[in-house]
Amino acid sequence: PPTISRHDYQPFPYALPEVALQLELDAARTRVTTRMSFERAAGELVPLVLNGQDLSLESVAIDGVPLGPDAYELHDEMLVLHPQARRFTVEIVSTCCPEANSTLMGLYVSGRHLFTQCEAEGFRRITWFPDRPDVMARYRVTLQADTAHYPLLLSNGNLLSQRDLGDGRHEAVWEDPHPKPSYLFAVVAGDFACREERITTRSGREVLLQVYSDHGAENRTEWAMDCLIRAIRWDEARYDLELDLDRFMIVAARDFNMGAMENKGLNVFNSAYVLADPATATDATYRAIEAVIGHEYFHNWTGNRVTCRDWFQLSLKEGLTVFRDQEFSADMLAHGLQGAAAASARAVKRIDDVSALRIAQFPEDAGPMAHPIRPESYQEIANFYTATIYEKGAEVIRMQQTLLGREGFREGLDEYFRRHDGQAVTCDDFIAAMESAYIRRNPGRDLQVFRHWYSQAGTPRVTVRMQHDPQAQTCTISLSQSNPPAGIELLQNPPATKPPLHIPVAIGLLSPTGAVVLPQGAQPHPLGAPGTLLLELTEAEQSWTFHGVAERPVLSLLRDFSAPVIIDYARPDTELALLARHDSDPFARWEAGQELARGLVLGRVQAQLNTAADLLCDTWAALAQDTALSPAYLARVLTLPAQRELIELTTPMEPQAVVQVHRALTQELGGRLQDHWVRLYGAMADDPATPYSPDPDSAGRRALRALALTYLLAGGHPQAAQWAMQHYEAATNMSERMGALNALATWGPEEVRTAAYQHFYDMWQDDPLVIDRWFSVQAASPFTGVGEVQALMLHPAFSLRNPNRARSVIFQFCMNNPGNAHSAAGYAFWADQVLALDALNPEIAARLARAFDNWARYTPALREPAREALQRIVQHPTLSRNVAEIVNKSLS
Ligand code: DPP
Ligand code: ZN
Repeated sequence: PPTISRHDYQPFPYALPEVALQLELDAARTRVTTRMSFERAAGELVPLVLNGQDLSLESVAIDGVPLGPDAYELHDEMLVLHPQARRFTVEIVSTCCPEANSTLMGLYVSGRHLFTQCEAEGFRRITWFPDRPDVMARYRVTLQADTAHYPLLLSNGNLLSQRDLGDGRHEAVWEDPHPKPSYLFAVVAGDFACREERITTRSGREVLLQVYSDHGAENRTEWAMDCLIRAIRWDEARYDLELDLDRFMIVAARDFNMGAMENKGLNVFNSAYVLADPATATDATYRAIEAVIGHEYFHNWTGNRVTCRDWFQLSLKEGLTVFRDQEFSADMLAHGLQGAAAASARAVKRIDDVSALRIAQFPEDAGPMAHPIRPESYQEIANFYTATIYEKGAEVIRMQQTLLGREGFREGLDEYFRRHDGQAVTCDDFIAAMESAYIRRNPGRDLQVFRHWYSQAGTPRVTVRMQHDPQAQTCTISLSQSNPPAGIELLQNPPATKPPLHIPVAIGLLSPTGAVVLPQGAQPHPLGAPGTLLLELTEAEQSWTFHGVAERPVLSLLRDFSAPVIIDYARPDTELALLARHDSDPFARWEAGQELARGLVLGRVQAQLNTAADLLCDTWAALAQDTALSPAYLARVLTLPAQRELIELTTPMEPQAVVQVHRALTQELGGRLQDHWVRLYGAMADDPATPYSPDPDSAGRRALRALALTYLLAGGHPQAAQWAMQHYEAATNMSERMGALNALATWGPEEVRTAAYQHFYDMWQDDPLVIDRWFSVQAASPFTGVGEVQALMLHPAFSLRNPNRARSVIFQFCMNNPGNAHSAAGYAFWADQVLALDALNPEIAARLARAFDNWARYTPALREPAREALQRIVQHPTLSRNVAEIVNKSLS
């Protein structure tokens, strides 16, 4: 497949102010009439190239004159016209087949409804069009369909009219007043239940909010509506950004490739991120819904009002919008709290986000798909909806806030909207707006060095050295950075040169007893925990000397994870234990405990030493009794780093050994800290008289209780299996129920495990989202090998066509069951499933194709079977562009 390069960008030669679409909706064959008014302001008349995919062309006319077949060129995915005037109207009639569309891009069928998904390049599956984000047009959309089957016809913007067509069909006309790129177009047709609210925005406009779901699910959309209203209020309060529509709709779809889609005024959501009630959704689901509803809503400004010039700029909207949703979630967790309690509540969100970054993005940045947050090239843009674009992109935005301060960041964002509202722009435009605010606050400095974050792949490493002079009472901290070529940079000739980055490193100094030490004259950073100093590393190596530091300090490093880097700092474990107990920064405090555990696991895996866990046990025991810690925070503190995170840190990668050591250490902690687990298990029990609420305190208590149960099972407490079954049976909400089921799936005796699975299925068999949980928990269980996962796929409830279901079984096994997936049989299973999925849904197949990206670093016994599996995929005669790009990069 051809490679598309960022440097080849050319503006589209024609403006397209107006589009009128008419869709005669039908699941078997939908006819689309597209009328586009093109204009060329200056320059010669050049061919007009339109994109199209899987369409049948019926007719083309220019200014009302039908074109004969020799007046245009019809290619596989391109239609070329030869205009003869500066202004002209093109009218195209074509058809597409929603029912046969298993890609879930373009117009497709889900359940009994019709949905569209156009980002990134799905609109070309609906009609011939300049399907690129820098072509922004006003849309008028006429929808016609069978009235009984599709009583509701939705599109972007405002409903202009509705009428009965008299032949059993009806029509709705929508107009979107905001010019938009085609990727934000949406149509939904079907029969839905609707929850409505009217609210008044800050400037006093009344807006209608609607959440549509399948009939019967309307009692599960209350939380989604609540999240939407909170998101609207938050964006008004924090960024002065107001909803610019009279009507904002969310529709839940069962079959959806992604989490959700921010189509202007008509968001389409994976039902997993809309539907929640206490009986079917966990605390984590409630929070995930809040994050995704917020995310899509925030796109209305960061993405829709200001959009991307081309797809290389994807992080312009995604990194920024993930940062916004992270801040929204953190503010919701900290709501009503002050000071250290608020900081600790926000840290819980930060911990979860950083853990996710380390599990998904760090490995990506260390593998064959490594790319800068603004990629230089791609073959298939759908492959670049990555953890790097999203999560590392959000970190790069967060660093800008750290460097500018909250107010400065706000000034920069205001400037961005002042300059670019209504435009399709680049990451350079964003940083230029931020820089204007930075320069105002820091005369003589700029963000030139910072810009390299947009062009470099790889996770930088920052090496720390510290010297203390007791006589002079000085402490000198030296930081050096390195970021060797990664991924695609390795293939460049000449090799990529990578200048230093601008890295904000937030640190703190602790006395040997754990007290805050503030050096003479040092200015603490306003965004940080007490005593936080911000070191701005902009060169390969720099030093800072602090005065008035009498005793050798203990360094608290990378507070609040101030940059997406790896810190190298050799120090005794006793320092980590001290930080874990005393650091005033709750993120760094958690991190110190994790570092202690990482060292222990890696020492046991790599040196095959049975290093004693005494210090970890003592530290955890102290923390488990610290009543100042919130249950949610404590649950994170007492959790070992994830197996996936640890596997990535071994050289060569030793998945089996990590799983074994991780399990053995969990058992050891379960046994040695048994009294603490028993106490926490009892103390964290829900009061059965209190109705369920997903608030952070209740959710934290449930998380900590489930964790205690897991350790009790792992540690072999004689009553643990019985408690787990009671916990499962007595559960009054899905969070408790899943807490017990997960513990059983990971550690439970076989009879108890299987009894619980059976009971769960009998109870929830008619609820697809809950059955996804049932599949997931089994697919990720260490007791589920290749044979068992294949048996799960034979279950009548399994389907490869529904992405949630495919994810709940195949992805869970390949990605979250390392002890079983990392084997010759596991890789062979994976290759089979990549190929099977590729025939249906290339986007989903390409995601699965990335499960073993970093195979070249595996231990030799696993490297060969992984390569064989990859080669089998690559040699398949009909690979999609999506999968081909992934596997070719993986093998290169
Ligand atoms: N729907 C996806 C998201 O919101 C792509 N824009 O991130
Ligand atoms: Zn997004």
